[in-house]
Amino acid sequence: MKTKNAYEYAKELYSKLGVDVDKAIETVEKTPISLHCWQGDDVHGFEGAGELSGGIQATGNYPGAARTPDELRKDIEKVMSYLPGKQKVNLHACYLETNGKKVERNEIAPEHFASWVAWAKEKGLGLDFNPTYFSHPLAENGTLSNADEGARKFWIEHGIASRKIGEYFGKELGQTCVTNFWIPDGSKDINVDKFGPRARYADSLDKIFSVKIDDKYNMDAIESKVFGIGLESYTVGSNEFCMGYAIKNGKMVCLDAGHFHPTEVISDKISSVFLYCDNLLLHVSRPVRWDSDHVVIYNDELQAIMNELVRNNALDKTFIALDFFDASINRIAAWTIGTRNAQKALLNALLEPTDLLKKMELEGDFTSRLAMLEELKSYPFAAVFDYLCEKNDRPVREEWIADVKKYEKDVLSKR
Ligand code: RNT
Ligand code: ZN
Repeated sequence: MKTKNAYEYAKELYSKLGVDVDKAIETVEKTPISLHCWQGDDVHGFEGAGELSGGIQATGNYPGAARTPDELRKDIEKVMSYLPGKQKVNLHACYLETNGKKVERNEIAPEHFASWVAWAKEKGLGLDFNPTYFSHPLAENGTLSNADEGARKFWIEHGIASRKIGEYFGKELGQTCVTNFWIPDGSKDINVDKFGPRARYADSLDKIFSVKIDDKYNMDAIESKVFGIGLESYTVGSNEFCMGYAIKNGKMVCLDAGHFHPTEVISDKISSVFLYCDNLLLHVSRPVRWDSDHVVIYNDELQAIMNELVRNNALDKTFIALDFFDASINRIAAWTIGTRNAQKALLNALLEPTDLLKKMELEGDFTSRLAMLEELKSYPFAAVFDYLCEKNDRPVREEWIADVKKYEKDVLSKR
């Protein structure tokens, strides 16, 4: 093995600190990361939708976006060929397949996702799901908080239909599907009645969740947000709304790294969530000045998120999903960069001698704690990651870039 010497040296160093390196590797291998299908086509989907709405935006026009479900699946397969460990695939309702037939959002059904399921079965993947509450004419004045009862009913039906698709995924694939509710509802300017829309949103969720589905097959999450483009002054599904609803109703919150004020971080929220919730969904993303959904890079916050999951013993209770959509670079590369970074940060977190650090902290030895945390930053975790990639028969370090370039030349550039 080409990575062996460096790996053995790294293992020796970590072992001296009492870290079980093999166990860390094994944990990364079995921790699924849910790949968001929407990085492949700039959140476009297959409904023949026009412009992306809901206050989110994919900027850039790099060639090669997937135009069909088959292209998207091929692209995801390409990405997975560069990733060690386990993946799930995260679908949005607007990625349905209808053979050209117009199917309204409140009429979507398992049959429209049968090809995704057949593919997931073949690849041994789990699937996650998201109702699509944007890029639709009926979403213009809000969705689940809409004051118009007809529109609200339509979106409630969409939510119920989505959870049934989640249940179908869970049953067919033997892995729990997480169905995540995010609605863009809010307003550009100051809302006089901030209570009414939130009360309607809560009531809509109650109606959607009143349809009982076994947790074994499908679990639900609600994702909060601070603002969206054109929706700057008021967001119905704020953090307080979602936390309150989730705790009261035994649902999961979804913490998206881009959905808070610029200096507010989700890593600090994880320990509080687990005091009151059994499970957590993460949307690992990267905000740059706003909720820009940049490709996830290996930065302090990514590391802090993974450290929190490991330090709180929360990996088994957390669903890790990614959420970014960069249309300005090769999309396969974007997915690969972000996912490999999430896995690297997870591995590094697992290689931390947490008990040793906690002991220093409890004893009040903050000098040693800071010194050790800083020394650990230059420990050779990358050698362990290289080894993990090679062990999984996946490219080591930048080896994958040349292959992406070839795929771009042979496949993407012809689209
Ligand atoms: C939007 C939310 C949401 C979406 C996806 C496409 O701000 O982050 O999760 O990105 O549903
Ligand atoms: Zn998100």
